Amino acid sequence: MAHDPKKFDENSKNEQLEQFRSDDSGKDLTTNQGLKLSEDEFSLKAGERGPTLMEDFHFREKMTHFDHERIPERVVHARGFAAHGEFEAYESLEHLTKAKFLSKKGKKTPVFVRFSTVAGSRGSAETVRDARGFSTKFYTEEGNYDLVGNNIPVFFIQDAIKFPDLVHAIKPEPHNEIPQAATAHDTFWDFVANNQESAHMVMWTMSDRAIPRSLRTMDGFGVHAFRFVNAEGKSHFVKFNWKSTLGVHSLVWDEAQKINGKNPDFHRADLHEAIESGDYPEYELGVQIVPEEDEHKFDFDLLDATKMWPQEEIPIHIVGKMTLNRNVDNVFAEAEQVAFHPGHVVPGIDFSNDPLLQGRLFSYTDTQLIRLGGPNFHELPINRAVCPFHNNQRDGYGRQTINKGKVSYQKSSFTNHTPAPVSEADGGYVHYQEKVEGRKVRKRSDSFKDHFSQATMFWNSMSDAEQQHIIEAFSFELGKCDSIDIRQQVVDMYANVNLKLAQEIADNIGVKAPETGNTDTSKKSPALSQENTVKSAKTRKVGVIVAPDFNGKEVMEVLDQLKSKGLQYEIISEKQGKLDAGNGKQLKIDHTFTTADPVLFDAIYAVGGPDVSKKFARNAAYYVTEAFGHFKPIGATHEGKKWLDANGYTGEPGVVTGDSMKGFADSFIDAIAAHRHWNREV
Ligand code: HDE
Repeated sequence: MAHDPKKFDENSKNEQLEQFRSDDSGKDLTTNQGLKLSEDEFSLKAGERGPTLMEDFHFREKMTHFDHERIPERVVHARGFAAHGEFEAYESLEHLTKAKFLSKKGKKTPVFVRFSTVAGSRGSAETVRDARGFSTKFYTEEGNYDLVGNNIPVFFIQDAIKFPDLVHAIKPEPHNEIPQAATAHDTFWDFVANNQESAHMVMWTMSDRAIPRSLRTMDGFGVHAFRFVNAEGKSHFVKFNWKSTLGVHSLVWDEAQKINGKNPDFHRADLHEAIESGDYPEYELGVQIVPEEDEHKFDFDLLDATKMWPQEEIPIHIVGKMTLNRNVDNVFAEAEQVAFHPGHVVPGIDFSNDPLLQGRLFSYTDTQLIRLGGPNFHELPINRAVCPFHNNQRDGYGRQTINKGKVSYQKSSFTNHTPAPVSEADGGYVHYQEKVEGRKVRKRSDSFKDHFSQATMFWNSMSDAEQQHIIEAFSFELGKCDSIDIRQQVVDMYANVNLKLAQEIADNIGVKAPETGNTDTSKKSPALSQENTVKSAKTRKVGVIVAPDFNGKEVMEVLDQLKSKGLQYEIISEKQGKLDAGNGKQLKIDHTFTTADPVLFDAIYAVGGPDVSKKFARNAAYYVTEAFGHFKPIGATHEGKKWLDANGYTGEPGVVTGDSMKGFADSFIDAIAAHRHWNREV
């Protein structure tokens, strides 16, 4: 499948990558120079027990390559995972933007998406409390467009010059490199207390949004105001939103921490498995549009990245859908070597003067130079544009292109002044001609000074359970700070967001409760609550506990129902192997009690069997108790009901029992769609 650069469709990137793929299995072993080798287990020695010889080029090549296998990890977002897919436009946005990938209903563009945590290093666990990176590379016919976003719509700081300080404060403390991938330590909260513009983003990171159930159940945001520019040169401000079609769903904190031990790869495994089994993750693209003339109509500054655009005020218009439908072949070559940059734009998309965005426009290329070892990273297969690219840039480490001819400068009569710039009408990128004037100052606009109103709006918009989780998250994080002074400063700061919030945290962490706060907004954005998200049981994973001689006929009926409604299940028992499921069928046991854990499932279905040992019963009771404590749906039929009764769980919200298999399956699936049952006494 050779890539034809003149042809463009959703397969263009895959076809281009094909020429770089290599399948080594079944082939002769050679050196990198192509020399066939006769031996690969013994180095060349002077005598069987003698020293290894310098002339052993095979040993030297193999070892040298190995010695140089690692590249620097990303300074932030080091831990990431990625997948390929396609974006389909639902309609033409030509009235707003020239961008061709948005120009026609039904138009498809190949994409590559990398999800990441922010703070942890490359080997860190995945269900930590953190923002998630959500970066999309659109391989368009006009060049690569990168939408480098997060799963939280605002950011900690307003000006890029503070980014190194923020990251130094979040990362493990330098004197002992503790803690890994966590903000629960002095330096982060010291930064927060001394940089109160972080108040809003910290509300999000203390909320359930920062512990997603899956990379498939979170939204994405471009964060900054960008510009759309149409063919007439008219500009609109735009914010980009990705909306998961499965809704936004989270873990609970105790569960998240346990998963980090039981399966530190939980999120990547979930994404990989979903794609392998055809449950393709989907995210709709939504845009919020503000005409230039309305720039100053809001009670926040559009250029301030610590502010979101409440969708009740500025509606989200859904314009397309991204489907992730192909796993990477090689994580290093694709997920690790991919280089995103908010400055990779196409005609019709431009920047705003958001000072955070302006700084990012410098940082991303700069960081690739060290991470990917020089200026030719655009030639790496995953980064290559699918459209042709030509200029007079030459040489550098790892250069692959063989540029022909003697001319590598403009202007030259030898090449008739080519490669030559093209007019705007022919697709040449022209920056939006915004009029700017002002004095050179190191200052921030007064319109950026309200740090608390939207943090309060976020708090006001949460359900009771979500508010409780925020209080618990603050109490955990601040409770881990050694400095009582820092704890007090943060609590005093959050009295400006909500007095009850600050007082309850204070009470939990042993500092003085503030008596007055400074909150005067009752504004809400109901869309911010996860209670109002899409609820679906599709792709949820149920852990099914069965014992020998279980009622195979009836239970298989339930399992078939789960499958037919798009759920997944895995079978857990004392030993691996197979169990007789009646009617001549056998049920494969996927896990023992120890190779799985209740935290790895969305719901538990307890079936049991007529004759289980005490140990079996204790293990099953542990599964049920953990699931109950994490507010998960629990279903029980047959002997499995015993483990509910024994714990007093029968009849509690989200706990489903039944004798008719059909009725049971329906109610259990409904309980699973609700995700969690907060109104449970735990
Ligand atoms: Fe980044 N950020 N960032 N960032 N960021 C990087 O680039 C930076 C910011 C985001 O999967 C780095 O290639 C500065 C906001 C994602 O490869 C680096 C500032 C948002 C990723 C960098 C920000 C992001 C990065 C590190 C403040 C959400 C992972 C490695 C002005 C809109 C991309 C790299 C991937 C990565 C700089 C703030 C998202 C150092 C200076 C706001 C998703 O260039």
